[in-house]
Amino acid sequence: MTLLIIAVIVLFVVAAVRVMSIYSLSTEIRGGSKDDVVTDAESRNQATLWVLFLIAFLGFCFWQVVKYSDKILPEAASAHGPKIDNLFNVTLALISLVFVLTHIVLVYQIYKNSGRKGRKAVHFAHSNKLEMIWTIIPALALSGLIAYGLTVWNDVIYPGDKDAMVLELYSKQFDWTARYGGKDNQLGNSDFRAIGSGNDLGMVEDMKGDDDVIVKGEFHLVKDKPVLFKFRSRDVIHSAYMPHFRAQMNCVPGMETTFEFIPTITTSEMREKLNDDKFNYVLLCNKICGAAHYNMQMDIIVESQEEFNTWMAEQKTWMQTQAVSATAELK
Ligand SMILES: [Cu+2]
Repeated sequence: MTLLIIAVIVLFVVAAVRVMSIYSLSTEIRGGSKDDVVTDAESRNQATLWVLFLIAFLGFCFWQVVKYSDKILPEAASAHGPKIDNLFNVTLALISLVFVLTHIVLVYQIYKNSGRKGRKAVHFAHSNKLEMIWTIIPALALSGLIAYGLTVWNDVIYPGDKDAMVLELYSKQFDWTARYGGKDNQLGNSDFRAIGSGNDLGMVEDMKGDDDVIVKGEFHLVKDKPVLFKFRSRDVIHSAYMPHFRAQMNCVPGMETTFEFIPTITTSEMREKLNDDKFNYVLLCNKICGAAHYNMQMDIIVESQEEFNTWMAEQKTWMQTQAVSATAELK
């Protein structure tokens, strides 16, 4: 249906153009007025049309912002989140202001300088004053934005809380695996050569790894407790994206990247705020990493320490899963 409407509009425009050229040809044959001379009235009409277009265009832009405002992310659910949101809002306000002002100036010039009989255009090749204005003002504005952005980045990137819970997010085509450090809060070593059936992460023999807890599908975090993420990738670059916490970090094969944040709103509190009892925080992959990229997703549950402890008590440690597979083999 949409395609049909677009086709009708295109055909209508094509037909209109043909009719106009036939009309101008026939006037010329009849010896009428020359078509390429623009009269004052025509010029004023064009200028008025531009003003109407400007009003409609700016109105449409702002209408969209209001209309789709429910599609933007809800309130940030991490301690550093408001800083990122503030940076975003300041940048958006600044570019919106420039956007509106430049369009108004553009159309004002069209209107003010529309053709009048006897008026002559002024030609000048160079103006130092103008060059200064449009170099210095954007340079100052952009330097300010960059300085502000760097300050926020420094605040956000590594707070270095000593009691942060360590959590590894392991990415591969095409899923995520989460690994907790367990009781000692330390991840056991791993080696890609150890990857095999029943050992997706390539865990090697290491005391630190015995109590590690490996989960898929969803992982849990504790409200108000810092969590230090360590990211790894098996194959290509993936990107761990947790939009509700305003967090994103690349997962790069062959190296470990980190990000730390403090969740501040539990899943059930957020469900209440949004009036949506199906809402879940998510971890997504934000690099187009292959055919099933869209499928790389994990739910994130933020809860109280007690709820977290209950959930964690139900999980098997690496040692326990190994014992189970060893007995299975014996049978
Ligand atoms: Cu991916």
